[in-house]
This record gives sequence, C-alpha cells and structure tokens, in this order.
Amino acid sequence: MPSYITSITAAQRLDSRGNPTVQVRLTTDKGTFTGLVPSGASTGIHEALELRDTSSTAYGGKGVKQAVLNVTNTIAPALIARYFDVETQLKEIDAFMCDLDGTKGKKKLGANAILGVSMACARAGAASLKIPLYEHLRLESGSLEAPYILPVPFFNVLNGGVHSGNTMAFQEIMLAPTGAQSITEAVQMGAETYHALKTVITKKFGPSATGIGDEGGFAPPISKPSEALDLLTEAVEKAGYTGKIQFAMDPASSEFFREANYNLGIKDKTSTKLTPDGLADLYRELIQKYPIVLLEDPFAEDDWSSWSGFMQKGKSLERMPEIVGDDLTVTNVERVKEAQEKGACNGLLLKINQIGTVSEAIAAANLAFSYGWGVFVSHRSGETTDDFIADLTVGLRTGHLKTGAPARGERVVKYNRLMDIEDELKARGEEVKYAGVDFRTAHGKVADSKIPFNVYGY
Ligand code: 2PG
Ligand code: MG
Repeated sequence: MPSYITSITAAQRLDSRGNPTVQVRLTTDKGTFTGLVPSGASTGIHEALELRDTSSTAYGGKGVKQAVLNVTNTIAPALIARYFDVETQLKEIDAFMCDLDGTKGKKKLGANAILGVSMACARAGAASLKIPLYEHLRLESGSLEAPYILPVPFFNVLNGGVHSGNTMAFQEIMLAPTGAQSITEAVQMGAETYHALKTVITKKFGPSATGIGDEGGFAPPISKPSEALDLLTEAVEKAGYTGKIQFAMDPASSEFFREANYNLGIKDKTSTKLTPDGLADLYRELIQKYPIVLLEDPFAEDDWSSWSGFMQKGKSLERMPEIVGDDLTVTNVERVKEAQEKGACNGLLLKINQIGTVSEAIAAANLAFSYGWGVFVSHRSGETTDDFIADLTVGLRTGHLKTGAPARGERVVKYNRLMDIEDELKARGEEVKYAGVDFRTAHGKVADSKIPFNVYGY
C-alpha cells in the first residue's frame, strides 16, 4: 500500500555544541517521523551548503531559521502536492528536492533543510514497509547480500584540532577494537579503555587535564601525535586489550594547511611547519611504530599530488593503513570519481550532511564500493541525538563507523542503537557478523583482486 506525506513541519533546535540545527517532522498515514541534522566544524570547502542566518545577530549568526522556513514554505507544499510514495520513492523524493533547489551545492534551500526531510522520509518508508530502517536502507542501496555486518566502532578518545582547546593540531585519535567478537564486546572494550585513558591522563597531567573536546574525547595538554599515541598505548595495555585494539587518526589536515605547507604548531602559535613530504614521512614513521589501521585526511582537500604520492609509496610499505578521504571527497560522487582517477585514497568517509540527501550518500558509497574502497560512516562534531547513521552503516554493510567517544548522549545513542540492532537480529535468529579485522572489506562487494592494497601488517 503506498504511503503519502500529509504534512511536514520544521523547527530550530540545538546541536551538541549548543548551536542551532534543523529538526524536521514528517507525517504520513503511518505516523510522524523525524530527522535531526548534524553539523561539522572542520568543514570541507567542497561540501554542500549548510544554510545559516549569517546576517542575524541571533546565536551569533548561526541560526537556521531560513533553512526551517525553506522546509515549511518551499519543500513541504511542493513535496506534498506530488504524492510521492515514501515506501518506494526515496530516490525520486531526494532528486525532486535537488531540482527544487536547482543549484549544485544546495545553495538555495540549504543541505541542512533538505537532509532533515530526506532522513524523515527514509524513516517513514521503513515504517510503511514495516521493516527496520537498516533493512530499508539496505534495499535502497540495491543490496540483498547477507549476513548483516555490525561495524567496528572507531572511538575518538583524544580530541585536538578545531574540536578542542589543547595545542594538538591533529584532530582525532581513535581506538578500533578490531579484536572483539561483537559490537557489544567492542563497546565494552572501548569504554573500559576510555576510562583507563582517563586514569593515565590524570596521573600524567593532573585531574584538570581530563576535560573533553567536541566529540567526547579527552583533550590533555599535548601537541605531538606521538604523545597521543603513547597515551593510547598505555591505556590499551592498562585495560588489558593490547593486540585487540588498534588505532586510527584523522589529522583533518586541511585545517593546518597554509601556503603549501602543514603547520603542526598552528594552535600554540609556534611555527612547526612541515612540507607535504615531511608530513608524509611523519605519517610513515607513526605507521611503522603504532598499530594504525586507518588514516583520514592526511593531506588537505585540494593537495591532490600529496595524496597520490602517499598512496603510490604505500604500495611498497610493509604496513599501510586504509587511506580515507573526508574533506577530499565530501560524500560526492564527482569528487569520489576524481579521487579514484588520481589514485588518491582507498576509503570514503560517508557523512550524509556533506551531500544533503540520503540517496546521494548511498550513491557515493556504492561508487566507492565499486572501486574496491572501504566506506567509513561518520557523525559530525556538532551532533544530535538522532541515531540514523547507526542504521545506515548496518544497511550498507560498511564494516566500520566513527561516532566519537564512548561517552556523551549524542555519541552513545549511535553505539547503543548498534547494540540494539545486534540484539534484535540475534533474537530474530538471523546470522550476524562483526566486521573485526576485515572491517574494510567486510562488505564483500568486490573481488579481492580489485581491492587497492590491504596491507596492515598486523
Ligand atoms: C571529521 C569530522 C567528524 P567535523 O573531520 O571527520 O569527526 O569533524 O564534523 O568537525 O567536520
Ligand atoms: Mg575528517
């Protein structure tokens, strides 16, 4: 039975940083469904536009009242009048909103306005089909593969960059419990290590150093990435998980790229400039020394030659992590294609608000899979209690996601939802697989021969 939209309302609500964001409520004959939109701080310049009321003084120019009005006055009447069936027409609904906007980067209506509606439509579709959201998203992606894959959760436990007030230029240092047997065990390992890390930090720097950054990770007074990785090594050992938890980093290097160089001293106002080659050497040193299985945005969003050169050299290295594009690829099929042509990376960070509709994000993931890349689902630093991305990662079988520390409501809501999904699938007697060490290729969408090197060396 088709299910039509009968009303769409929107409102300005707060995100986890205390900034306004868009909340959409969409009603069909099956109920009312919501979508709450996240927001980045280290935003890539090629992302779709997040519409803010910059000319108003309210919320320091960060209000989203215009985006809210765009939902209620423009998108709602146009969509309702078209009688789209939410069960089967998510792609058409998303394409219709893109046309209604009419610009390339959703500059007229705002990606934040459009995404809220898209998320709510996906939920309405799932409800109408009487299936869980992850199942609906799996069907939307055109995949019928089994079993369901529960992702390795990458916990961002040390925050730097624009996400914290310490002097570390690198934005995120993460724990990946690849040696767990289930998402539930992985969460336990992550949480126990997070607490062990707090103890390690307290001992080294005192209790005042245990304040946290935007994603719930600690932000002690350190600057060098090796200091961060040493802290993690100690915490993992203390928690008893050596060999079972590996590391990942998102330096978010576009943020400290200045005039063709990378300034690691950007936050303490010293000049610790590295050339792209110097930074590549630093990464290779760290990769040899620590169990780093994923490196995101090692170079700036348009520093293509550094990305390609790093990938080339990586082929002959004994250890090479997954190289993930975030600001580089912005969940946009055009940028993903370009990155593939240039051999720039072998992993895609998937952020639904970078592109602005659920269907376009799925298309970007499918394209990445077709190249043999990994797909790494991600939250934003400004989050909400919406848990949509937990279902997305299971539906797309991406095998890994990052959604912050194992702490703070807007982060744990996603991890908790993943544990709910695991329990639910088991209760239904379905086969469930935890991605574990195979997190990059767990999706099983390509032949091994197509996978652009997969050498962790661990
Ligand atoms: C990133 C993200 C999320 P932001 O760089 O990967 O961790 O940060 O949302 O600030 O862009
Ligand atoms: Mg990033």
